[in-house]
Amino acid sequence: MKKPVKVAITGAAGQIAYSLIFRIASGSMLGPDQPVILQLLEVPVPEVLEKLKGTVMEIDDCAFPLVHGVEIHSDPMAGFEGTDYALLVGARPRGPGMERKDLLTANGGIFGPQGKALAAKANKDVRVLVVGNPANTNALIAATAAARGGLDPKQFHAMVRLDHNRAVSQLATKTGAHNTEIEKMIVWGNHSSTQYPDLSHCTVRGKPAKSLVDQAWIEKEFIPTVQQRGAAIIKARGLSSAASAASAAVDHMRDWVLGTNGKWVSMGVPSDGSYGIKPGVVYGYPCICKNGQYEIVQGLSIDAFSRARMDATDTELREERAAIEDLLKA
Ligand code: NAX
Repeated sequence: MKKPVKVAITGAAGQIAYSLIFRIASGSMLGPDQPVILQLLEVPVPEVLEKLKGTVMEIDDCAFPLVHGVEIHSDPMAGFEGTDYALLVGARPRGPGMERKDLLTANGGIFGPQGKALAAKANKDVRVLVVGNPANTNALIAATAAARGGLDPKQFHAMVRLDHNRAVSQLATKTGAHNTEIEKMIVWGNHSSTQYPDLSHCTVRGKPAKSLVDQAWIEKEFIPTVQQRGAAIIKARGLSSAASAASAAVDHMRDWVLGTNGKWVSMGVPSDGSYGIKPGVVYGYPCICKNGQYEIVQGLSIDAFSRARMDATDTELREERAAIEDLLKA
């Protein structure tokens, strides 16, 4: 039996975590032979911590073979002690009348200290996935704070995998293929309505996707449906995506840690100049993972249609960055 690893989850009493925790505990994320110690973090509010105790009672009641400990924390300095994998799900939601800048700043107050605590307390090889919105900029804030404590910004990713999975599913339905027959899907940029799901390099059963669907469908249905899927779920369910978000987080971390066997997945990673996206934002790119490391897929041709959309989502990320620039220096 392998040595247990520590997995921290913030927002542990929230709805995504209610699905995520049980998937991790059952071995879906790190494999059926990897024991885990769960570090569950929440805000120091008695009712919230009480609710989290209920979730822990249910974890106990599952008698999971892989679970070797469950901790509850409300201080990141204690909660990230020895953490190997962190899923930062808890975030400040947009309140009534709250401007975008206020939302970004409020989240900076959460993700800056969490980045600092991860650098101070977590395993030096920790891998961090930011799910809480605005995920890309929250990841930038956490990575910047953690870099001052010695971690590499490449250890911090933002989740665009839900968008990637939604895009795969839409294309599979349209072409009558199975999800597993879709390859080389890309979601570029921000996890927001400016994201760009790109079929330019995508294949369906080995054939170019663009030979199977027409441009009008791509522009009028595929791209808007994927971009607006979160809002459509809220309209139908009365609540935002939770189980699908948890499933995407499991997919992202599993692929990062265990590898993608040459397959492409979309990951929000620090921009490094690839495809003309200057350093300074966390941007959705096509990635391949091997031996616990990711690499941005290089050498893809970018046509004018894609260029315009990739730049538009980059512009939005630079605007988000400008709104919290002072927090990056703090
Ligand atoms: P919930 O409101 O159900 O739960 C969030 C939990 O986070 C709450 O229990 C809250 O007390 C906790 N929290 C807040 N600040 C915290 C802190 N500093 N430390 C620890 N816990 C803290 O939201 P849920 O539906 O679970 O969604 C969580 C986040 O995921 C939201 O920001 C949401 O917008 C985001 N999403 C991101 C997605 C993505 O693809 N990147 C998709 C799904 C989701 O919309």
